[in-house]
Amino acid sequence: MARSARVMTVLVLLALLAPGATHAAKLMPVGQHTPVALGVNGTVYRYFELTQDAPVRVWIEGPAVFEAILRWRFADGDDRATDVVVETRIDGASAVRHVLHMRPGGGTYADIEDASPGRSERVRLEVASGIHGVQLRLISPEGVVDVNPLSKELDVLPWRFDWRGSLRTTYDSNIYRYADDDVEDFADGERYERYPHETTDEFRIDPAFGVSFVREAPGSRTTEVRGSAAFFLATSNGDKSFAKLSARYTETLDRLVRASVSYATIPAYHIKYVWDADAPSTAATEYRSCDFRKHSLKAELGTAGQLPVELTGWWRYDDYGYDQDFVEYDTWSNTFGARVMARPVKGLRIDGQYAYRRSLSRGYDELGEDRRTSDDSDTTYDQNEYELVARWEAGRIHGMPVVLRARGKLLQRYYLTGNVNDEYHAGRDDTMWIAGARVELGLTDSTSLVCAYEHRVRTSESDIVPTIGDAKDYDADRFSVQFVVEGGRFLD
Ligand SMILES: [Ca+2]
Ligand SMILES: [Ca+2]
Repeated sequence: MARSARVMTVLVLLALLAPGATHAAKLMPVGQHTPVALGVNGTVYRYFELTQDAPVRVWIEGPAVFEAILRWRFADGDDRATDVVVETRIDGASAVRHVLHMRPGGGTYADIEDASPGRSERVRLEVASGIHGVQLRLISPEGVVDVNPLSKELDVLPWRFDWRGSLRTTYDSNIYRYADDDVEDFADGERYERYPHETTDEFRIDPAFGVSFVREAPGSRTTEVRGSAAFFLATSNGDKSFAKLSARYTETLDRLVRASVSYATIPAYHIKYVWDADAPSTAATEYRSCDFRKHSLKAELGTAGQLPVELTGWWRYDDYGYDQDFVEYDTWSNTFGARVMARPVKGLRIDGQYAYRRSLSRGYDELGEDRRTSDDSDTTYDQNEYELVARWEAGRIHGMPVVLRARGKLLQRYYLTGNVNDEYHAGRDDTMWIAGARVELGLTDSTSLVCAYEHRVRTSESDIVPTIGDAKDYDADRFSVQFVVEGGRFLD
């Protein structure tokens, strides 16, 4: 690499790492104030007159820093430094006095003769969140101070508390993910010991609540701690109710990287009644409730700028623990993913993701057995996952913003067991398709309505059991309507 290119690279990296410039916004005084055009080093600024009779009042939205630049107006020929006392008050509360040592300066007035502005002095006040009135008064001596009132960003904002609650109702056409033959058997009342259910479809009520604490240094760093709880409450088949709890810590270096670690758990989840090789061979007990609990740990690292294309890599570890009858299903999996996010045109965001999963199952349940020779299922597999999501801010209906989202996902699962006793898994490949669409309507600034549809299909193929599809293929449709409320405030 040429030396100049190396220097250039270093400069670009330094520019990316440098904290963002603090933005200042000019504030307009309330009521009639004489604007004063004041020239310093060739630039003209607009100031306002502050006298003992006429305090300057401004409205400012916090959290922010109120900063007033003040210059004493020196009559021509007067070059004595002067101590000037000004007073500040926020929302009429107790006043703070500031003594400023004003000295003559090099500036000029555009429209005032016989006088020149002094050097600048500053008064700074931190303003809490919300809209506040700041008043500036001249106490002594008599004369004129020219004031330029500004609102500046804080270097570090106070912690912010955000919350989000939602209530969703979901219809699922095939809650147990049964093959068509099973659904028919259930409907015909056949093999009822397998299907001790009310229905094979389900209406669910899904309440969810999440809170997050965010601390931001504008332009340079954001820290977020988030916790959420989601409940999936089945109205007919109570055994299909479950909860998901999660927590996440995210650190963002604003124009460079975002890193997060998260944990999620499903304390208990019922799959369905599953044939158990170890159950005594009587029809009433051969099928047993198959349940698991799950713990997941995830780490993510990606770019975090406003780049047209963003890259993220992630790793997730999942631990599935099954109940006593099905410990052979206990599974530990590592998933490695890469995501590309692009914004090709304004309002459109496209996410493409590939993930590869290696999953290892116990595959036996008794002393003296091992995975290769047991009489149990071994669900060890490798899996490819491809996902494409498009999100489009589609404009407004009756003033309410509309966001459309479409999603397609393909999973290819290859069971790896070498145990030929396990004819349900040896030589079996599964393919799953998920396609979905969602409409989100912003009702107000803090509420929205989401309607979603999803279709999923699984097909199984096996070298050993050519008819495996009759037992394992399924499809399911899911419709949902969700109401979301969110809010937040600064904790200052
Ligand atoms: Ca077992
Ligand atoms: Ca066994």
